[in-house]
Order: sequence, then structure tokens, then C-alpha cells
Amino acid sequence: MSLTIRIMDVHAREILDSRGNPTVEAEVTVIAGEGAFGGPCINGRNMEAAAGNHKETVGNCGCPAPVGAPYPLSGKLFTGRASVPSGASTGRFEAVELRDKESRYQGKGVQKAVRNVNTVLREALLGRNALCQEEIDKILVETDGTENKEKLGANATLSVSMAAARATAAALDMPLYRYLGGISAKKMPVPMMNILNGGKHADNTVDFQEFMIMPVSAKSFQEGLRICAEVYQKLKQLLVKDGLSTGVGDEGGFAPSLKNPKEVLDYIVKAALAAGYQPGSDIKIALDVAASELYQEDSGMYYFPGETKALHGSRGDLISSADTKESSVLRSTEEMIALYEELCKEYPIISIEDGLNEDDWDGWKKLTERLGDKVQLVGDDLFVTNTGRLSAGIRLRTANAILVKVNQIGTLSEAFAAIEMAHKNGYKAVISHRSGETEDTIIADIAVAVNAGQIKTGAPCRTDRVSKYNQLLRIEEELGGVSVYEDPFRD
Ligand code: 2PG
Ligand code: MG
Repeated sequence: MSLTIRIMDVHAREILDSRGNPTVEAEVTVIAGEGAFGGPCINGRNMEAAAGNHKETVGNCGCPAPVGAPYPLSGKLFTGRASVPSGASTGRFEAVELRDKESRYQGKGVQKAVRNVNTVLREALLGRNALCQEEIDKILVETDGTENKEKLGANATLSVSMAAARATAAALDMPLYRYLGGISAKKMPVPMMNILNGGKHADNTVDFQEFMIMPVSAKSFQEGLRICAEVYQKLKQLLVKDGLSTGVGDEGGFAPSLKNPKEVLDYIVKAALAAGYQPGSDIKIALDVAASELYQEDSGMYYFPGETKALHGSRGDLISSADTKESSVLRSTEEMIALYEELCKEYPIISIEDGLNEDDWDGWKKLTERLGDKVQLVGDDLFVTNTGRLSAGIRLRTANAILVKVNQIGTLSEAFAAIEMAHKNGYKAVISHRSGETEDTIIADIAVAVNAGQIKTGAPCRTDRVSKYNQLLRIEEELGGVSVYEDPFRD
């Protein structure tokens, strides 16, 4: 008789994220047992009652279920808990993060999303077989019923989707990455580690949002992590020596006021060398420009407030094109591409994320033609973990990688579909955190489950970032000799 893992309860609450803003945490409780749905009892529990009115439609999705009776964990309850991250440089096409827009927490409360979990979503899921994640996620999507999850909130749906996976893995007595990825899950991701923050993630004059290092010559994740942490500490010493701030931004990277991207890159190269690593062979550099944040709709140009401020020593706040003085640093799409070409010639840059605005398909196409055979071009705001936007990108030959943020789409299955589409079409997938995070480490497990080969989860600083790296250390230890760590850009 096949195993069922039936949902017995769903409960959400409002918690805080790493920026002190509310977010949704959900718990899904399941019971493991043998028997088809609608069966009368498992170990004395009346499952029909638990299933409410839904028993007639569940369990028909064809998912393979482990067999073998009696299942030793039958009748036991397992609870999976998950919490939802939140972005600051949010893409316009992301699924909707439902906020209360009331006075508490300056409008950022998530009590409505929590209520949606505790009422409609709970009702829709009680009694369902959590062993079929796709079926669970389909129910979440259909219960919301909108294109972008604006009715119930992607924060509501995602919390349940992830908690259901965790509960199921627990009921199967399996590590989460193994449950999500099956027998092929073994590739440890190379960290794309953010060591210097700018843009919306810091109050400095650095306009690009993220400067990251990738330890490509390491032999294991553990070694890669150590290399990054050593470079991070050297960078701190260099900044201190020059009297610059070592305060950190939202993702734990330092946030000194430097005058342009080249000055930042010079510090990174120096820090790598000071730590004993060769930029280009040991360490490659990745950027997240988050260019949609720099783009001015009215002028069609990219405005660099930090560079402008550094040039003039005056306020560098975003200005409208009407106020634009000739002395402001503004770049056209062509000039942005030319800047990237120049930077890639001078520095060992291997990856550029969101180099252009989220709507500029023509610009992205040009960027891909000019740099796509040498550099990884990652679509974050461009693709928003959405198979519709990714397939358009693939058709138009724009970018060559997708950033995967589970909360951009709102269920695990949809995020996995985007990863699968990327891989099938020769695009890379980089699993990513958000700038607002929690202690939840699920992205570490996802990265290994899908053999993504790359993870972006901030600096080796602040527990919301470090917890993901530490989870990866545990996974690598558990995988032992089976684990693989390799340079994702090696031919
Ligand atoms: C990004 C992310 C994560 P945010 O742009 O890639 O680094 O930032 O979560 O603010 O969108
Ligand atoms: Mg980004």
C-alpha cells in the first residue's frame, strides 16, 4: 500500500525579517500513514474527518510514493516551518507581496496574508497529500486565482508551499535537499558572495547594488567559503586602513562611500591578493547592478546618484530628467554596455546581474550579443523566476542565466519549473536570497536539490546570511564523497 502524508493543520503567524519588517511564517503539520485517501482510519485517527470535504479529489496526481508497509513512522505527526523573505529592489513583474497598508509597522504588516493562510489556504489544504508538492502548489495557485497572487499574497502561498515540503521531508525522515532533489542532488553551489553593498541596500555612494566574489578554484564548498571569508576580512582591514566605513549594508557586505565601480573593484582585487588568492584564477567577480533602480523612465537614461554626489560633493538623490544638469552622471543603454565591456576587460568579472532595466528587451539583446559569450548575464528583475518571462527571454536570446528567488513567484513548484526551463535551454540558474531575510535556510537545500551550482546569499556576516552557508556546510558533510564542487564557468 502506498504511503500518504496527509495535511492535518496549517498555521501562520507574523514574524520579523532581518530589516525589522514583518513577514509570514507558516507551519504545516502532517501525519504519515499507509492507505489510500478516504481510508477510514490510520492508527486510530479518523482521516476522513481530518480531510474535511476534500477527500474525494486528492491523491490522484500520479506522484510516485514510497512503498513498503508497515511504515515505521505511521501515525506520527510532523510539523514543517518556513518563513518568507522580502526584497528592497523588487522587480515590477514579481508576484505580489501582500502588505496590510495600515498604520502598524508603517503599512508593512502582513496580518492579511497570515489570515489568508489560516483561513482559505488552510481550508483548501486540510487532508491533502503533502507528498505531492505539485498538487499542493496547484491548489495554492488556484485558490488565489489571480495571475500574480495579488488576492491572497505570494507571501501567504510561499510560506505554506515551503512548510509543506519541510513537513513532508520530516515525515519521510529525509534531509530536505534529498526530498526535493532525489538521487541526483549532489552539487554544492559556488558562493556568489556579496562583500560590498550599494544601491538600495546601503546609504553610501556606491551605485551598483552588489559586488560579489566567487571562489572558483576551491576543491570543496567548505574551502570556497573559507576563501571568501578570508577575503572579506582582508577587505575590512584595507577599508579601516584608509579611514573608510566598515558598517555593513542589508546583506552584510561593507558599505563605504566609494566614488565609482572601479574604485570598488580595485579594493576587491587588493583584498583578494592580500588574502593570498589570485583574482581571475582563484577568485572571479560578480556584479548585481540592479539597473532597474537606476533607470529613469522619462529620460530613458540610467542615473548614478552616488557617482554624481562623489563628483560634486553635493546631494546625489535621484532626480527627474527635468532637473538633470549636464554635470549629473547619466548613462544611455549603449554607454551602460560600453561600461560593462570596459570593466570586464580590466577586472576578472564573470557575471553581471540586471545590467539593464527590466523592460529593456532590446538593450538586453544587445548586451547579450556583446558580452554573452564571455560573461554570465543574469536576469533577476528581468525574469522574476517566471517561466513566462524566461521563455520570452530564451526566444529573444537575452541573458544566459536566471536568478531564482522563490518569493518572486510564490510556490516551490513554480520556482522549480523556472529552473528546469533554464537548464533545458542552456541557461544557468543562480539560487538567491532576498535583501530582507529570516533564519530560514531553505535556499541552501534548494541549491543542492537542483544542482544549480551557484548560490547568492550575502556576506559571511549577519546570521540571516551565514545560516545558509552553515546549512551548506552541513549538507556537504552529509554528502561526503558524493558531493561535487566545481567552477560553473569551466568549459
Ligand atoms: C537582488 C536581491 C538580492 P532584493 O536584487 O538580487 O540580493 O535584492 O532582495 O532587494 O531584490
Ligand atoms: Mg538582483
